[in-house]
Amino acid sequence: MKVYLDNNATTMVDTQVKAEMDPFFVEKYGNPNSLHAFAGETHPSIKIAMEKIYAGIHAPKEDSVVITSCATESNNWVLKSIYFQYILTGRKNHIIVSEVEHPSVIATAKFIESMGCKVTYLPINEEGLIEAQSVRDVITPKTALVSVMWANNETGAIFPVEEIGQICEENKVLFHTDAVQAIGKTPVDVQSFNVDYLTFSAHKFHGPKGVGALYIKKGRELTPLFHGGSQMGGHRSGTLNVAGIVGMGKAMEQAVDALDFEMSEIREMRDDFEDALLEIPDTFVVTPRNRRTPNTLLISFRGIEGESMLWDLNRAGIGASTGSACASEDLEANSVMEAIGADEDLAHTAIRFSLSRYTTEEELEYTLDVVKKAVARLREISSSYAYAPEGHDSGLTTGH
Ligand code: C6P
Repeated sequence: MKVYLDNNATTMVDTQVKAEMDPFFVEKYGNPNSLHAFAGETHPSIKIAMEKIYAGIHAPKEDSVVITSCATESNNWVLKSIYFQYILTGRKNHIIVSEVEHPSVIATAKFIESMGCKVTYLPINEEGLIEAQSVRDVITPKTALVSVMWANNETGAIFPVEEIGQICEENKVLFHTDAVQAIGKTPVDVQSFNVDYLTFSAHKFHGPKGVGALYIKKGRELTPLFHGGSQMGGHRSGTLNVAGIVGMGKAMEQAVDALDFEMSEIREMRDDFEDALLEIPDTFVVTPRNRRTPNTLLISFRGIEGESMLWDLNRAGIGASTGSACASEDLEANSVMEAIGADEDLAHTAIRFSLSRYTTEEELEYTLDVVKKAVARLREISSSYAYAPEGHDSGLTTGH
């Protein structure tokens, strides 16, 4: 059996999405910005796809959604542009990001910090959550931007973006949220709260890789990262990725249609799976499940190195991860587990299971069986588990 439980890293392209993209490689390949009939074959499809993308996040026509190559680009763009517009010019000197943002935010924040910007890294609490109050505590008249993700990619923790948006509005500070892990998992409506910039990426919701987007509220200009032609209203130059945009449009439409299913059926499947895993002794989940996206479970099995567990899972045909795919080669402890102050051993034991609307009960039953066997085998040979004091206190909750 092959089981894919790493949907926070990327998802399978939906077959209907692929079917909609297919004509735009060989049959219809005109550059949509050209003036001939070949362009006429692609242009209308871009327009339809963009309408679906706008509708998916409830963006009004007067706001902008700019297609990028990925969420990493969108996140880089916001922070670097804020640096150019506000920090370099001396109008402001400070930004706020959470300490568990995706590396595309953290590394960019560190980069602009090295160029003279003050950066505050907001802590998470012991449940892996951000408290909105912590933004109020550190925001100053010199703060140019707050960037806090909507949902964390490792734990699925949903952060209080509405309250943070409100605090930003009161303080006249720009607010960006990385909503990569929120689309298709929780309702996203940019008109329902104060948000200036919002990032997302098609391959996290059954669209193609290589297509991301940045929502920009009307009047919030950004200095382009890519200067060149006038594509995307001059916001982002480069020939449009026609098939990618068409694919993202279809994937967005489907993600919105499947939202109820994700929030009920997938949540229930995840919860049952989690309950069964938590019956294994010395097993911990940090973030309460009602504060998480419906598909995500980050779970720690004391005494078992995450990489060893992954090895056993992989041999059994199961794909999961120890956290972010982009940090999985460095064998470092899970960054969220470290941020909540889990002890060094426990921070190395986290495994992320992330479901999708294609995950089945049979797949989860099979995975449960494999995990139980792996835990038994690996704890037998684990020196850290053998010497752990009985009833040791991890300081962590079990996520119920
Ligand atoms: N997270 C994960 O395993 P790209 O690939 O650039 O479209 O997306 C980057 C990105 C940005 N923000 C968040 C919250 C993300 O989860 C990701 C991708 C993957 O968690 C790969 S590191």
